[in-house]
Amino acid sequence: MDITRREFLKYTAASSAFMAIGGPLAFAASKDQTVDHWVKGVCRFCGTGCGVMVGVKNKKVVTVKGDPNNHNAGFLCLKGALMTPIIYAKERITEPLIRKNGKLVPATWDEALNLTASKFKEAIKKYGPTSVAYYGSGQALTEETYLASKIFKAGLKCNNVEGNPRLCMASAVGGYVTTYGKDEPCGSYDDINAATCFFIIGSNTSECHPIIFKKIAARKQADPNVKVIVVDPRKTNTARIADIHVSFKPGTDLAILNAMAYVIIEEELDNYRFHSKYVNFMDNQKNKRTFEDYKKFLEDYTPEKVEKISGVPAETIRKIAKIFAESSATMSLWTMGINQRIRGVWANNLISNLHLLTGHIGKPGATPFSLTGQPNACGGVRDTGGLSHLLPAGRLIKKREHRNEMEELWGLPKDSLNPKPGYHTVALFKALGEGKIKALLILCTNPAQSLPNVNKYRKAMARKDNFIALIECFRDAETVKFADVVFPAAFWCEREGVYGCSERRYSLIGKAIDPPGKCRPTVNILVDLAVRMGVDPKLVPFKNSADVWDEWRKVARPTPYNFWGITRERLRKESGIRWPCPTEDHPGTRIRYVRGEDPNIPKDYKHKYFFYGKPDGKAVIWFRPYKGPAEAPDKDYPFVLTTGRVIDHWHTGTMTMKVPELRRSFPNAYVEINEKDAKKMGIQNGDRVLLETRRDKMVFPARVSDVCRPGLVFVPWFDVNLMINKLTKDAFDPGSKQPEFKICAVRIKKV
Ligand code: MGD
Ligand code: MGD
Ligand code: SF4
Repeated sequence: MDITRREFLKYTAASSAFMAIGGPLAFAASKDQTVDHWVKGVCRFCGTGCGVMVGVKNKKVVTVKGDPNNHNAGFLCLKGALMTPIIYAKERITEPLIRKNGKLVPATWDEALNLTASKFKEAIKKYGPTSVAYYGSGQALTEETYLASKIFKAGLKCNNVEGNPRLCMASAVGGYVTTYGKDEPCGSYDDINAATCFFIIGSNTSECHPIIFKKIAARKQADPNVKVIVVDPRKTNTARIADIHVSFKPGTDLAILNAMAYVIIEEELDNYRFHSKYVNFMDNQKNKRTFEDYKKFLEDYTPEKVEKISGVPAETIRKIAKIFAESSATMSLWTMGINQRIRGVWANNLISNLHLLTGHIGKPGATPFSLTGQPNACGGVRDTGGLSHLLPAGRLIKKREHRNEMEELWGLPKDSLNPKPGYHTVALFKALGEGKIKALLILCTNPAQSLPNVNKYRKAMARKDNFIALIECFRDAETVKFADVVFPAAFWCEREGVYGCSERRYSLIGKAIDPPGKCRPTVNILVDLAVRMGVDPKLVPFKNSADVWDEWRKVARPTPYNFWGITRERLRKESGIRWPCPTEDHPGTRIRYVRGEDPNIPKDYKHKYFFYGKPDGKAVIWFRPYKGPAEAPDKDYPFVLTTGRVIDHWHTGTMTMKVPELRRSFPNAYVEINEKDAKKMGIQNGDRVLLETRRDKMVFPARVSDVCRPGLVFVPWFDVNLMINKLTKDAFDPGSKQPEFKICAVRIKKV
């Protein structure tokens, strides 16, 4: 469908209504725009990673449409298509700023860079390299994250390299690594076209990955036998296309997943030939166990027992387990409802357990598939190793052979990299509050609004004795208030670089226009800063992001991430390529771990499947017990508060709030309350409701509906004026260190 601007605006106005009935919202923008030329790129927003074409006229971006040659086949959702006003927002920062007498004032590049470099050098000299840190983003370019991580780990010998994917994907990474030995999904978006059952758990795909949701809805429309099961305590827009929506007490889905495994075995729907050959069974203490032991472990999770824990009728659990197992190809999709939990890694393992038990893996349509949130959490942070325990391409800081390999690749003396992992995100901001971190560089993220229990960490950022440098685009981002220096960054299509989306697809964002004022590409800012901080210039010999890309290809080449064949030239011509991709004539990989599909497996390998991340080539079915949330409701705080997203806003709102059509559809945050609870408490739509947790309290307007189940309230977190993270809890998963944004206890009162 091609639409004109006028039709497009009409469509925009209808977006909320459309979403309310769970409709897939997607369109291709007008082709009759008059532009001087189109530049190929990737959408700035979600991990779906839609390809875009940026229309340029008189050196300005005038429109954006979908790239017909990328996986999205020319379709975009509203956020993707409405980028233009963000680029030209009046809040753009166009010159470096330095805080003087409490106020940010314009400065030259030399002043801002020299001041920052001197603060980092001073901290390292006085307190050692662990007194400085970098906090980055799954929205920065791959080249930016690779470079920042290299500067800190190789140049400064500091492993305090973190980023917002810790708040987002860390549990998925933990799940993949513990089950398969390697991060990143086995399957790809191609599986959507072949799946006959979609098991969507803890993902509001319709609002958060709209183009993937469109593909799922189209698949279901094409074949009425296709089943959609949605497991979410809220009846979201995603749930509205489901054959079965399973609502449950938040946090109890670990028990539900184990109960599904119990039913699958009880009904003899497991694939014994598959799991006896390709799977190890392991208990929580990492001891090898047998299938019989697993059956015994699952006896605590009969559907009847789990009904008592979760509130889901035993019959419903039996039904969804059977559909999952009996379908010819089941695809699971999940996001933050699973990851943002104190047992997020276990929840990830339990989803994979179901696939490994039934053999729904490695066949078209059959795959566990974690949906990545940010546009470059996979390609940028996960793949290049932009976290405190990682080195590039799945290598680990703790492993001496991995460090030695990187030392050789980076031209460093043997055993010179710091062997101790740095702080994870919550620990890093805690250390900042304790005065242990003296200088912090933040890139492309807004922690003053996005961290859990944020009052605590705002206080940490506000300490007078630390130094915060921020690379940002917009002066109204909340973290600007805490910065001592702000570097103005070239935004999105104002510089070139690569994003890697959920399906291991790397696509290039072409440079369409020059950045405004004195803004510079982040790669150049980082190189300049590194040299002034005293990093050996030989470590950062990069003039632009293409140079960084070539080094990164070399670094990944000896590993299963090998994407040597994804050259810059190829990226310029093609609309995204999926790694592994070892040679320039390789088409990219749609399915991993399967002979004949995955180039990491020799063609003459003796078996069909090879989980090469594990020493014996076998994946793991883990015995993971049910464990509830860190803060369950009680008599003082009887409701569960969950937080999340709405279709038209991105995270802290610094971008989408600048688009009139998006701002209008959700001008402010609200609290979503179940109609039965509202009736009991005399609350009506629009009433002011006080939410109070053990950390803070705040008043929100009420939205009464059937979306939340009774006992649960939901608040979206995009609104800087109603900052729900002042109320959320900073408990985190002991394995992945990902915070439990999805559950805390709250009391509510009409005011
Ligand atoms: P959320 O709204 O955070 O979105 O994408 P999603 O995870 O799909 O939460 C998903 C669901 O988890 C909610 O519907 C909630 O009811 C459910 N949930 C709450 N508690 C539980 C529980 O105990 N168990 C289960 N199974 N589910 C539970 C997030 C993704 O979206 C991310 S991570 C990013 S970074 C992107 N951000 C983003 C955005 O800001 N706006 C829009 N429009 N799209 C986005 N896409 C990406
Ligand atoms: P964003 O709004 O995406 O949120 O949290 P953040 O990353 O803090 O912040 C991006 C920042 O980068 C903005 O300030 C933007 O203006 C700036 N920016 C945009 N483009 C550029 C650029 O090209 N260069 C530079 N230098 N800056 C740029 C996200 C985080 O939030 C995530 S990923 C998750 S999954 C968590 N989800 C979550 C939740 O579900 N509930 C609650 N309550 N809190 C959450 N916080 C987490
Ligand atoms: Fe952009 Fe995600 Fe929408 Fe695609 S689905 S256009 S990547 S926001």
